[in-house]
Amino acid sequence: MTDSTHYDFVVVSNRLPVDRVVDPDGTARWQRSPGGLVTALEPVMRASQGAWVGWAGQPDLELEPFVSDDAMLVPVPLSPLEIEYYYEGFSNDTLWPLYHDVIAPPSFHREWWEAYVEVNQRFADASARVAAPGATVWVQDYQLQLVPRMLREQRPDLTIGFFNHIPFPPYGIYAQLPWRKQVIEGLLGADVIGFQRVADAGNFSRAVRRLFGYATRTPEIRVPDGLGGHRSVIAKAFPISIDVESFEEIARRPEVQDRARQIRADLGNPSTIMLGVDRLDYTKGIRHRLKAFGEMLRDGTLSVGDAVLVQVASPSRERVAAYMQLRDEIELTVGRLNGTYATISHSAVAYLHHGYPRDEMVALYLAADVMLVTALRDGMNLVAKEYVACRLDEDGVLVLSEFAGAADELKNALLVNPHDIDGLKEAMVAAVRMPQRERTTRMRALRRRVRDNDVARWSNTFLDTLRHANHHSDAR
Ligand code: GDG
Repeated sequence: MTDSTHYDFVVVSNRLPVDRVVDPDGTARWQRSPGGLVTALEPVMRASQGAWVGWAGQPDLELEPFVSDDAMLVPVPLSPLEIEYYYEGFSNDTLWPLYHDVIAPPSFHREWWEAYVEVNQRFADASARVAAPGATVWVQDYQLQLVPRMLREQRPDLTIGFFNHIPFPPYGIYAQLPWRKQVIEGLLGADVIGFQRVADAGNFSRAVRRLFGYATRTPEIRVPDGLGGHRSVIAKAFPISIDVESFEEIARRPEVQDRARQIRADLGNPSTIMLGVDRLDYTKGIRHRLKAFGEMLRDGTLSVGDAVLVQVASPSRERVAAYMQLRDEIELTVGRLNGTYATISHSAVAYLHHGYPRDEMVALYLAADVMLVTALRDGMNLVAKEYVACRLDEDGVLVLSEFAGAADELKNALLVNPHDIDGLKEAMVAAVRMPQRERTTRMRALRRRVRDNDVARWSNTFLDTLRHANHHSDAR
């Protein structure tokens, strides 16, 4: 920290890492949100006494920067219309479906784009104000793709990183975006652009070549600086992970293990508990999973009482039409499955449309014999890694979509194409019937992988690359 208002390390993300909670007596306070990013950056934040720039999660909150834990939090206000246009609109109804292979049709609206530009500028301005000379600024995710360039224009002294948590689509899809050039120009303001998968970094570099013709030599992109020289931008994969130790610590607690046993007993002690944990999102393949499970009940491969599917679908983006429709479809399907196959004493699907505390999630992971991650497209999917991290008993089977970033690392899972319902059913049967020895061998290998690449390694690797990146122009 250079002085009390300027910081050597600044993180910029759409949301601040805290939620505003109001106690029963009416007093409001800030509570740290339990996300992985917060955990990942906590040690870096503490070491550098950094600042975090982001939206506080409620409309029209004009707040002064405040200290929370070891970081200075710098709130960026958003009006209700900006939340609708920039966040629910352009971020979640244009970019999100476009970047996830148009699983749902993206909407393109010019007013949404204008709000996106305006809000990105506000984030860039707020970051420029708090960054010390020569500071490192790390911008997070698809809501803020224009910030790197906006920031560089004001503050060429900064070292700027960007990490994209979601996929970057192939050019044929990306090219649909009416503002495809502006978004890439925005990102190229960074010194290092991080992606989840090697394929995402490749898609990005190809889009740069197609749209701008810049020379690329993996992982480097040479961006002309307008003075006859160029800047080097690194576009590379840095697969994100989880805080393995904190999950292991929870999984070791006797009360959490008791809770896992209780969950099994409450479900009527079935021989197989299958589990899905997702935000209720059309990218997660929840419908495909339900379809496969329903057909297995119909075919008699599984029977109610002997097997149950627990589906936690945590509420998400409830004001976006595609999400309302998805919720209706899923709830109709669950209702049909339970109507057809459940008995008075046993459900086919235990469907839970709530968020749960982390301890309860870990108890569910411990209770689950088979974890179903059937995303149609997913940047990484942390749930897959959390399940593996919790299985200190080296048991349990992970069924994992090859379209989730995690599939690049977790090769010892049962990899599936969720569009292939028969293939998915076969994998689910194989999971249910897998002999103990094979389960242990696979889980051991998976655990090694997740432990070797935990979230601290992710942030350290990214920040090391950023430190070494050459962001100076060189005249030729
Ligand atoms: C994006 C990318 C990428 C869910 N329900 C509850 C709960 N969760 C937690 C999970 C997990 C996290 O939320 C979800 O992370 P995912 O990675 O599965 O998915 P996205 O939210 O779509 O995240 C994704 C990620 O960014 C990181 O880069 O992996 O691909 O889409 O940690 O455990 N946690 C609690 N209660 C719930 O009900 N406590």
